[in-house]
Order: sequence, then structure tokens, then C-alpha cells
Amino acid sequence: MAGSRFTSALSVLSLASAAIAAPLTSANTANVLNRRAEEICKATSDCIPFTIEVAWGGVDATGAGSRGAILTNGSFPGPALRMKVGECVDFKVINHLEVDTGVHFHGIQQTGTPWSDGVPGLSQYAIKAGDTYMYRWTADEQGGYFYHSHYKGQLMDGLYGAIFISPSDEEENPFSAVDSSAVDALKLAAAKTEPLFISDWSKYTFDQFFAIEEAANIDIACADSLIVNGMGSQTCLTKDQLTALSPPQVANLTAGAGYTAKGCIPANTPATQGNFTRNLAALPADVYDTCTPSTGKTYTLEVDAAAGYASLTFINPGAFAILKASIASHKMWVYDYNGHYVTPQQVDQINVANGERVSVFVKLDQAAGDYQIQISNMGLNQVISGSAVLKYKGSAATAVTGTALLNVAGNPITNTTTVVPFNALKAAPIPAEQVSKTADRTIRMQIQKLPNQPDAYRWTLAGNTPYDMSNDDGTPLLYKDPATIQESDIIKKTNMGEWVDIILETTGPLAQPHPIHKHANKFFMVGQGKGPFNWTSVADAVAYNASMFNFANPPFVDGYTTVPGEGTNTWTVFRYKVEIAGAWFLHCHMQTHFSGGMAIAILDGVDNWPYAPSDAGKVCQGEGSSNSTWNPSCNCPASCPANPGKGPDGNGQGNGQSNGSSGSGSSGNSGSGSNNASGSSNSGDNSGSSSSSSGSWDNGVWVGPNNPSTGDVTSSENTGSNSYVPNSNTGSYSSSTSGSGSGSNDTSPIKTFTGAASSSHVSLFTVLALAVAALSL
Ligand SMILES: *[C@@H]1O[C@H](CO)[C@@H](O)[C@H](O)[C@H]1NC(C)=O
Ligand SMILES: *[C@@H]1O[C@H](CO)[C@@H](O)[C@H](O)[C@H]1NC(C)=O
Ligand SMILES: *[C@@H]1O[C@H](CO)[C@@H](O)[C@H](O)[C@H]1NC(C)=O
Ligand SMILES: *[C@@H]1O[C@H](CO)[C@@H](O)[C@H](O)[C@H]1NC(C)=O
Ligand SMILES: *[C@@H]1O[C@H](CO)[C@@H](O)[C@H](O)[C@H]1NC(C)=O
Ligand SMILES: *[C@@H]1O[C@H](CO)[C@@H](O)[C@H](O)[C@H]1NC(C)=O
Ligand SMILES: *[C@@H]1O[C@H](CO)[C@@H](O)[C@H](O)[C@H]1NC(C)=O
Ligand SMILES: *[C@@H]1O[C@H](CO)[C@@H](O)[C@H](O)[C@H]1NC(C)=O
Ligand SMILES: *[C@@H]1O[C@H](CO)[C@@H](O)[C@H](O)[C@H]1NC(C)=O
Ligand SMILES: *[C@@H]1O[C@H](CO)[C@@H](O)[C@H](O)[C@H]1NC(C)=O
Ligand SMILES: [Cu+2]
Repeated sequence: MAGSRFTSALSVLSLASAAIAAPLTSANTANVLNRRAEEICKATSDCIPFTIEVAWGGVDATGAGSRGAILTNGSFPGPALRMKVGECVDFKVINHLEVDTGVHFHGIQQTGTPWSDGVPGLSQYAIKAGDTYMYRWTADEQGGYFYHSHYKGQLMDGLYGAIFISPSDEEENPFSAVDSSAVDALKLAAAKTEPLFISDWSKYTFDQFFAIEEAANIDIACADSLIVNGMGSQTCLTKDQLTALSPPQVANLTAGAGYTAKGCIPANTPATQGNFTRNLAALPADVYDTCTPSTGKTYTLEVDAAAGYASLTFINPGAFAILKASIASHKMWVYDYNGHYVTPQQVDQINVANGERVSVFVKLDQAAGDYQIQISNMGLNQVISGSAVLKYKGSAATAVTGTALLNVAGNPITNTTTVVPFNALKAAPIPAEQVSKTADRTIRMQIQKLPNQPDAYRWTLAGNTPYDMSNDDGTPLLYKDPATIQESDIIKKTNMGEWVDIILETTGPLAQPHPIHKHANKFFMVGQGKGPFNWTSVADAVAYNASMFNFANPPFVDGYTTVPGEGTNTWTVFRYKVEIAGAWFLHCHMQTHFSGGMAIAILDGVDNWPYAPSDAGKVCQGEGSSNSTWNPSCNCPASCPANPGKGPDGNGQGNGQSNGSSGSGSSGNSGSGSNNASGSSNSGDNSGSSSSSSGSWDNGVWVGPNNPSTGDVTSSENTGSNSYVPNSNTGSYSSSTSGSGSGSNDTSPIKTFTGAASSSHVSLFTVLALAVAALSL
């Protein structure tokens, strides 16, 4: 009997949601989806809780003094998240910044949780200063990943941390190809893989950096230092050293000027910066020209030779530098690349482009000592290096030992040294993945500096239009009806199940490499070449020369770097199957190019468009702090436009009574009424924290403050969703308050109140007596 009461209370609740979700008719509102998925907070969560608090602070990465940066739980980089395939995480972000944010889970496909991809403007509203957002997603593939800010250029301010997903017990791995006699040792090493974030670093915050780009009209590609896990130094080479290290093209590109004191191709170089009008007076001297040495800490990773092998996962969260890494006296076995096990390759050097993860095994067979892990820039743009130390347990070394393969420019130390680099083209996924030999849809992209405009730092992925960072502040595309979204240069649509070709052509004459990252559905890198892509489709190109393509065992990844070229255009083709619907980014992971516009949005699966839960992002009661500052007015799609109007409160009532001496209950409060877009803001009444009102019910009479039945709850007591429609006189609104009641020993049956609507508005109202229901179940 009590059970059936609970059931009926639930069905009243779903009736209420169904009614709230009635289709909207106003033409003004047709582009905002009002159908919502089930609320996630309705069920208790058994996901792993993981909380990060992000705050602005100071970081002295290079010993040159502190600069402003984002600290994640007080550290830089942030703490690592380790989980296993099949597990889900409740990843809570508490934003103590004075600005908005959004946290992306790089490489995680977000199957079924398209609202957890962390991209403001695409999959969520930005997390406002002071707010909390709870992401939830399930780990569906093993591998190395990372979380990082996806709000404007915050990645350059240091908001990032590693994610490691260990395989299910039965998953196939390629370890026996590394060392068939040590598979168990390799498994143990992989399970404890250590993150090495290798990155360029600037003394300027992203906002300062971008302001310099705009003022000087320069696409900056000159770093202060290369850091490893937030530690490094600024090293300055002499003019003679730089000259000796310059490849011939540099003298050519710079008309004989050569590198600056920072080892950079000068800002005033048309071949790299383009033929734009520059304002070099607005370029601080330390951005390109003056080098001031400083010595910071060196990251040291201790390894135990008794384990046989160590696993290292290199991750490049950097702004623009594609890096290479090598370890003195040690070879590396690459076994995991951008989210997949791969056919292992034994190498001397790995290349890690921005956004990439490369996991390697290192055989610990050298004398106990300190071995240098050397990082250097791949590009011609700058001679710069950095380092960390691989320290054998028990090493008493006071200086690095072993034989380095590369010089500070990242080139082989002698012209007889053989250096075997990792070859990403041969990184076939393990287990094998099938790629279709034909495609259903082709999306053509032309990567270039934005033509016919004056800004050197503006880029386009699409060919003509840059993606504008201000979209991060807008209504997420996920929350719109895709039928109302126009396809354009920067917004593409696909249907579920289709195979899609993305043809990326990079405009020369100096075609830079671009590490292109795709959110959600991973892709196969099926082909590439130099010259223009002269064909109308991949099928035409295959007919011309099938050897340009690999449909047998191509890399299967969330990121791949386009082919560089000098004096020519180049092309690269990705092919993927649309399996996960949502609003996803495709973009260059060099922050400078991305901020300049090198991105498009792909609406995957518009014929099967997903709905976010109405409480997407909310920290559910009982999961994490009950004092969260989640602001429903900024996560519910229909309620976020500027200056929203407020519908009248529904006349909800609650029933928190129990017949024990204590209990808890919740009251629903929903109503519909008219919105006035120019009316007062909602933020007072319906946003706020989830601390609950408390009081008690005595035969239906509330004893205590903040009677939930009157709807007269203040911002700090009112939680729930609030949806309304801007610029329209119709809309709906709901909120719920949970309260804990101290029981009055009332033995009367649970009451269901039907609230009279205030004035003429319809009111929907539900009651749940959770404690009683729980007691009786
Ligand atoms: C981050 O800090 C919060 C608050 O101190 C804590 O609850 C949380 O567990 C920390 N997260 C990690 C991953 O250590
Ligand atoms: C640069 O190289 C091009 C072609 O390789 C050549 O034509 C040109 O003269 C060179 N310029 C300089 C300054 O060496
Ligand atoms: C700059 O203009 C010159 C002369 O028109 C041209 O040869 C060169 O390719 C241009 N460089 C770039 C990067 O567009
Ligand atoms: C290698 O370097 C040596 C000495 O620096 C030089 O004599 C020799 O010609 C170089 N060999 C090649 C193939 O460049
Ligand atoms: C592509 O077109 C260009 C310009 O017409 C031509 O020079 C080049 O040979 C063509 N490439 C191929 C592979 O057909
Ligand atoms: C076909 O493409 C392959 C791989 O790029 C290349 O090696 C070969 O020369 C090409 N053949 C022709 C006839 O263009
Ligand atoms: C919530 O806030 C109240 C009042 O400020 C405080 O007493 C309580 O400890 C907080 N609870 C949590 C979980 O932070
Ligand atoms: C909206 O509210 C404003 C201010 O209260 C009022 O002037 C205006 O007439 C109202 N508009 C509608 C459509 O109700
Ligand atoms: C309710 O009844 C129990 C047992 O009869 C008693 O111990 C308790 O104090 C009563 N609670 C209230 C709030 O009256
Ligand atoms: C709760 O009330 C019911 C009758 O409504 C009664 O049967 C039951 O014993 C009461 N439970 C307690 C713990 O007082
Ligand atoms: Cu790029």
C-alpha cells in the first residue's frame, strides 16, 4: 500500500514533467527545445565522485616570478582521475574564478551524455563565476585522456589534469608484442602510468597574450619555455649557438636575419605571419626578442627498476608548440595513442602535438641514475627545449647521466646518430577497427588564415568563416532544435549511422601542421598528401590513386595532425561513423589557431537529436556538498537568455511529514504563466544553492521558516529547474524544494495537495514523501 503511494507520487511527478514539456507554439521560441530527458537527480548515483575547485592564483613555473594562472584544487596541473572501463564519474567543477568556465574531457566520447562534453555554447551554458556544474559520463574505452578548460583561452592559463581509464579485465592488449616474457609487468606498469604534461609556457595570461596579438597583429608562435608538469626554466642560447642550430630554411624564410635571441623566427616575417600590416611597437620585446634566463624546478619521476618497466603518458596541453620527447639511454615502446592501444612501435623519439596523448613503456635496464627526459620543439618557428628527469630508485646521482640523442634544437646530436621517431601513420588500433570503404557524406574544409581581412591571428578551418570565441557565452546548440539551425560554413549536420568524410586542405605556400581534434565520435585518418585535393570526393581520389589511402588499418583517434608543406597546399582526410549524437567541436588544438577561429561545430545525428536532462549539471542532493551554488537559471536551456522574465510562482505545496521522529520530504512546485521578457530577472527567486529549507509538517501545517507551500522560499533555499521562454508570453516554470521535517508523529495518511493556482494560471503540483516511502519500502 505504501509502495503504491510512492508509485502514484512518482506518476504525478512525471505527469507534471510531461505537462511542462508541452510543445511551444510561439515562433519566437521554436528554436529552443523544451523536451527534456529524465532528470538525473531522480535516481541515486553510483558513479565515482570527483571534485575540482578551480581558482585564480599564482604560478611560478620557471623561476622567473609568479604569473596569474588557474589552480585546480590548489595545484597546477590538476589532480589525475583514474577509473576503469564501464565506470561512470560524477565530475563536479566548483568555479571560484571571477569568470565563466567549462571543463572538457578530451577524448571521452560522451556516449549518452552529450551535455557533459564541457564546451560552453555547444553542449552547455558556461559555468558562471561562483557556480558549480556536475558532469557525468561513463568511461567506454581504456587509454590516456585529460580534462581541460574549453572556455575561450583558459587552457593557456593552466586548467588541466590527466584522466586514465584502465581496461576491462578481458580486454585485448598489445603488450606481448613489447615483451612476451613480461606481460604482467607491463600490465602493472600501464595501470600506474604517470602523466607527463609537456607544454610551451608564456609569462602572459591568455587574456594578455590575445590582447598582444590583437594590438600587434601577430599570430604569436614564440614561447618562453617548455615545461613538464608545470616546471621548467627559461634557457637562452647565444647567437652563435642559434646560428649553428638553424636549418637552412630559416635563413631563407627570414631573408638572412636568422633567429631572435629567444630562438624564434622574427615576428616581422611575411612568410610565417602573412602579408598583414603589423604594429610591432605594440609587441613587448620579451614576446619575441629579448631572452631573460631563469631557473625553475625540474620535474622528477622516480621509477623502480625492480618493476622491470615504467609507463609514461605524454600529454601536450600547450598553446602552439608541437613537441618531441626522448629519454637518454632508453628506447620507448609506444603502446597507446590518442585513446587507443596501437601496434607497438619501438622508438627513440615521440612526437606529441597539441591535444595528443602518447603512452610508452620504458624498460628499466640501465644503471641506477638520473636520466634526462628531453623535450624540444618540432617546428621551425623556434629552437627551444625543456627537460624532466627519470630517476631510478636508489640513484644517488647529482647530475643527469646517460647518452642523449638530440641536441637542444631537437636534432640528432651527430650526423651519424640514427633516431627512430614514432610514426603515427602506422599506429593501427588494437583491437582492429573496421572502416567503411565508402562514405555517405563529405564535409570539405580549407584551413587558412582568414582571407580578405586584416588580422594576422584570424584563422578559418572552414575556408571563409572563423569560429567566434564569443559563442562560448551563447545558448548551447545542443539545447536548440537542429531543424531551426542553419547549416553554414561553421555549422555542419550529419545523420545517425552515416559515414562522413572530412577533407581538410591546408592552404600554402607555408602549410603549417594543425593538430585537429574531434569531440565525441572518433575518426580514422584514412589518407593524406601534398598538393591541392583536386578531386570532388574521396571516391574520385581513390579512383585516381588508391595508394594514397589506407582503409585496412588506419589510425583510429580523436586527434591527428594535418600534413605540413612548403610551397604547396596539403590535404588530410578523416572518415568517421556517426554513432553518438550531439553538438561537437572539430578544431585545431593549437590555442592560438583555435582562438583565431580554426573550428567548426558538427551536429552529429540531427535525425536522432538528444535531450539533456532538465537538471543537467546540477549537483544532486546527497551527492557531494548540499551547499553547492549550482544556478539552475544558467543550466536550463530555456531560462538563460539575458534579462529573462519571470512567470508567476505555481502554488506548490509539500509534505515532509513522517510518522517517525524525524524524516525528510520534498515538495514540488511548478506552474505555468506568462513571462515578460522585459520584466525583472529571475535570478533572485529561482537561482541559488541547494541547501534545503527545514521545518516540520504537523498535520499539513508547516512549522518553521520558509514554508515550501507558499512558494515563498528565498534564493538560498530554492533548488530546481526553472524554464521559461524569452520574448514570449507563454512559458512554464517549475521548482522543487526539499526539506527535512522533524516528525510530528502524525499518523494520518500522506496528503496530496492540489494547489489552487494563483490568479488564473494553471498550477501543477506534486508531493513526494520520500522518508515515509523509503521507510515503508
Ligand atoms: C578537491 O578539493 C575538494 C575540496 O577540498 C575535495 O573535496 C576534493 O576531493 C578534491 N579533489 C581531488 C581530486 O582531490
Ligand atoms: C629561398 O629559397 C628559394 C627557393 O628554394 C630561393 O628561390 C630563394 O632565392 C631563397 N631565398 C634566400 C633569401 O635565400
Ligand atoms: C605575400 O605577398 C607576396 C607578394 O604578393 C607573395 O609572393 C607571398 O606568397 C605572400 N605571402 C603570404 C604568406 O601570403
Ligand atoms: C658529418 O659530420 C662530419 C663532421 O662534423 C662531417 O665531416 C661529415 O661530412 C658529415 N657527414 C654528412 C653525411 O653530413
Ligand atoms: C592538382 O591540380 C594542380 C593544379 O591544377 C596540378 O598542378 C596538380 O598536378 C594536380 N595534382 C594531381 C595529383 O592531379
Ligand atoms: C600514388 O600514391 C602513392 C602514395 O602517396 C605514391 O607513392 C605514388 O607515387 C602515387 N602514384 C601515382 C601514379 O601518382
Ligand atoms: C552548509 O552550510 C551550512 C551553513 O553555512 C554549514 O553549517 C554546513 O556545514 C554546510 N554544509 C556543507 C556540506 O558544506
Ligand atoms: C513587461 O513588463 C514591463 C515592466 O514591468 C511592462 O512595462 C511591459 O508592459 C510588460 N510587457 C508585457 C508584454 O507584459
Ligand atoms: C513521537 O513518538 C515517539 C514514540 O512514541 C516519541 O519517542 C517521540 O518523542 C515523538 N516525537 C514527537 C516529535 O512528538
Ligand atoms: C506509522 O504509521 C502507521 C499508520 O499510519 C503505523 O501502522 C505504523 O506503526 C507507524 N510507524 C511508526 C514507527 O510509528
Ligand atoms: Cu592549427
